[in-house]
Amino acid sequence: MSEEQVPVKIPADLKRQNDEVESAMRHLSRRSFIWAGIASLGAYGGIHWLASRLEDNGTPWPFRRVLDANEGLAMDYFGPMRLAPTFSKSELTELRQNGDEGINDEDFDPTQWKLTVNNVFGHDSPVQLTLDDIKRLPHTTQITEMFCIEGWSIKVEWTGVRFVDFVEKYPPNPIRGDKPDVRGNPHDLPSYVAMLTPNEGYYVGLDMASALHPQTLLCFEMNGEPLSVDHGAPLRLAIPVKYGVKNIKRIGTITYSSEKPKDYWAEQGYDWYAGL
Ligand SMILES: Nc1nc2c(c(=O)[nH]1)N[C@H]1C(S)=C(S)[C@@H](COP(=O)(O)O)O[C@H]1N2
Ligand SMILES: [Mo]
Repeated sequence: MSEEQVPVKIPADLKRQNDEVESAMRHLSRRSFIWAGIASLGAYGGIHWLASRLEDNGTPWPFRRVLDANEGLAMDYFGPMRLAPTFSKSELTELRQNGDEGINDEDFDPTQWKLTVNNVFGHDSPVQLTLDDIKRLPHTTQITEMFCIEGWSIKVEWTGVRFVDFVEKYPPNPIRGDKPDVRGNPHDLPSYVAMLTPNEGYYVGLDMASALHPQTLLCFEMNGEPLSVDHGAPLRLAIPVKYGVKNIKRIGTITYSSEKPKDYWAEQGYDWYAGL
């Protein structure tokens, strides 16, 4: 009995995607080819993502993705695929207050508040900033949805400054190279950002890619009003690519870090990334 060759049928769509990837890869340097290879193995990468990214942009940096072996997660910097939906004013929902960890001390005086920033490039000691220092950066307003892990969500108009603009103004010491280039070479920055309340009773860890996301804001207003104490006056985070838990209220300290920072809810068993 002769063995019959059964032709393997490759679906036309997959074949087209493969061709796209192959032709795009021919244009890559060896180094970025390796990164592209790693990226294509990433859990949420996928061949189509890779093909479209290659077409969007011939430069190798988008492929220098940070892979976390433990969590099996892949992240990219400034990825246009990850924009959270935005809404119109008519879709705003009523504010809701939730969680007062780290902000329930009665003697807190927002007028005396200062933000401490650790590991800033060119500074041997922590940088202290006032709210006015932060308000001097360009302002952004956006209506996005905040999802609490308890199962509810609210659509809020946030006003503040983009965290990426803050990082450009107060950049971290780079882990490679002699000066930081936040938008040009984000992979040369430390991989994480830690944020803590002034009394350190609540704290979040963020991956740098999510921190630098264009919709991640340091906020001083919700729905056009200055933040109330309950909502984190004078400065809180709005990070719509993450669950509510990461939207820390009353930020007291920001630390750039190469090590994964501790995280209040991750310590209670929730996913450290808490991404949406
Ligand atoms: N300092 C601090 N920030 C916090 C919390 C908290 O307990 N303490 N709770 C988080 C959670 S679980 C949610 S859902 C949002 C709620 O924000 P809101 O009270 O402005 O609606 O804040 C987050 N930020
Ligand atoms: Mo929450």
